[in-house]
Amino acid sequence: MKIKTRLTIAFLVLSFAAKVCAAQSLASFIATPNPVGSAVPYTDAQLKNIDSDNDGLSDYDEINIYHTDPHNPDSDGDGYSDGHEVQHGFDPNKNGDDKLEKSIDVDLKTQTLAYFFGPYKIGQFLISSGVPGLPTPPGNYSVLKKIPVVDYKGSNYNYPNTKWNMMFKLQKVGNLYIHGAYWHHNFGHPMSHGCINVAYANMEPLYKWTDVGTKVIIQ
Ligand SMILES: [Ca+2]
Ligand SMILES: [Ca+2]
Ligand SMILES: [Ca+2]
Repeated sequence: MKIKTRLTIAFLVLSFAAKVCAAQSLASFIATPNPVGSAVPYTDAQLKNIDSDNDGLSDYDEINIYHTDPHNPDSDGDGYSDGHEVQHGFDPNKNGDDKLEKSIDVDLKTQTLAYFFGPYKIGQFLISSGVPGLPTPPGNYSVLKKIPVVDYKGSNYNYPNTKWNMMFKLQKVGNLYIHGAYWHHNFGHPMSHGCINVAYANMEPLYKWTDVGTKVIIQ
């Protein structure tokens, strides 16, 4: 009995020590300054705030958008940092002077919008285009004007103070925009009078990223 009791105590002490060690190693993992390659998965939000190689592109953007090396500030070895190249519209993976072009693609069938910087997809989300009686016309357009706030008003609707509006088609009545929409959450289904409705959370970054002249392809 005595030996058994001693063994039990020894077992309890050892298992407690193991738990302390496990907690310590977990803490040291969490404190790891460089997350890429770490055993602890980081959230997208965390990766967006980390720039391991200090080249001006977050680890998230390097891994998920540009497919550059998050540990090498100059992935293509041309003497310009990855962030500098993206900021000035050059391809961070190609040693050359070709400029990347911004474009916005709207797919009416799937009710999605995707936007690209050259071959790199920056974002994608659901939209709401025009309802069957007032469909959004397919075509190749460009952003003609960016207007921070617009009041949309018609015979049977009134949406004042609508944020983040990008005009892409002039019409005799009711110009067409890609714009934020705060009055419904039914994205993925046609809802509008011809414009492209976008949730505010998606529209703000798209609006800030887009330039006047950015191509808009609706099909
Ligand atoms: Ca980086
Ligand atoms: Ca890099
Ligand atoms: Ca480079």
